[in-house]
Amino acid sequence: MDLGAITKYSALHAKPNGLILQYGTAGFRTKAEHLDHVMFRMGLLAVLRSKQTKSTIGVMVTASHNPEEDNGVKLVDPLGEMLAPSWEEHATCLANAEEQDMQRVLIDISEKEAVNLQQDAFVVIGRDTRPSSEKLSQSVIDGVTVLGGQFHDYGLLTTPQLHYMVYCRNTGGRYGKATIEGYYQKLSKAFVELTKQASCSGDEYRSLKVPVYCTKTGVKHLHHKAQEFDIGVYFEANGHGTALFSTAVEMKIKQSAEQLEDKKRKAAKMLENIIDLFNQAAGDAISDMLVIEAILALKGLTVQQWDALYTDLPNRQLKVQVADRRVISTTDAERQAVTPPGLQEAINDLVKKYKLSRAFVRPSGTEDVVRVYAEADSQESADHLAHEVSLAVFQLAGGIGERPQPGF
Ligand code: 16G
Repeated sequence: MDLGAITKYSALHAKPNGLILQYGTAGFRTKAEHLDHVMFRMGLLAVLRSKQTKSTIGVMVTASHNPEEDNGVKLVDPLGEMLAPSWEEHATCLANAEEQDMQRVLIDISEKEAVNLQQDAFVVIGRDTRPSSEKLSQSVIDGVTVLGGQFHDYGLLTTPQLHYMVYCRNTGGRYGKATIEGYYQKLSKAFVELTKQASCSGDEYRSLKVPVYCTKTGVKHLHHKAQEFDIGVYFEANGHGTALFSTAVEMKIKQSAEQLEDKKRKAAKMLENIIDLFNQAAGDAISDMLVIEAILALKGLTVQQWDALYTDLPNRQLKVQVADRRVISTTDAERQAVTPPGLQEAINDLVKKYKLSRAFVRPSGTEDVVRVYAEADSQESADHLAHEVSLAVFQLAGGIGERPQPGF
């Protein structure tokens, strides 16, 4: 470690005094103007993680659905997964170290994680279309190079595409080619082959007795749960999700695709293409859309018919501003509030007033707000319940600014 160079470059990406940020659900997110030092330091951390795992690590510069003036950064682990929890803690420590302590924290992490500093490091970088992203990704590159890491900057990329690149690079190309063309070719080949195959006729919808689990919000929690199964399907109401297939299942399907029995062989081939069409590194809207499109084509269903298969219960989601959202802690996959005292009891009392109702509150992992979700038998009731729960949050969890108003 060239400590002199690190100090010199770090001063060019100086941390605003007293600014404290947390590695949240999907990395760091806040106003872009506060993120320069975080980007530089995540470049440093990505190098350490790469040396430790002897693998390529990804760094994505994006704040996804947040407002345009925000930005963010997250690290992608070797198999295209979200960063391991112990390294999230290192990321938070490193991002929050005051300038004079930064080197010590960096050395502490290397020692704690037994990083061999002689090992080579490789980092791939992607960014979204926000005006601030290009400059911020340059700060990541500064961090990578000052620690002697090699890098490839993909430039504009979707987050799932970067996850895919990392996965491909660390599996010797077995998962696909780590280029943007490779990504599109893999998906389009699987899609075309799949939609050319004849539908398995006589298929009716069967009620499958599959085990269902809830986790905390966030792809990282869902993904790890889904990995426990032969085939794990995960999704969030906001559209995130994918399907994961264990190696054993993939092998079995591959073997069946070589079988002589025609029907089985065709079905197995179809499954092989479905597996290729899913981005198993992380949920991916482009890949999910193509999977749905292919299934609808094979089943001869229209989008409208698909939509009619399922009706959402009337629901409402609201945001509440509080002084410190960490006063709300939860349990039971974020369905029960443990603190502040009295909040869960207040929610329980409100929920009793409505039919087919439930309501949850949790601190957002990406914005400085508390999220309120309510469901009931009619839209009007869901709206009322959400409003009443918002008021309870405002009163019991230190609301700031204007009191939540009814009406949407
Ligand atoms: C991020 C997460 C998503 C989660 C959302 C919740 C990834 C790739 N995305 O977008 O899974 O649903 O945050 O945000 O991890 P919230 O806590 O602000 O509602």
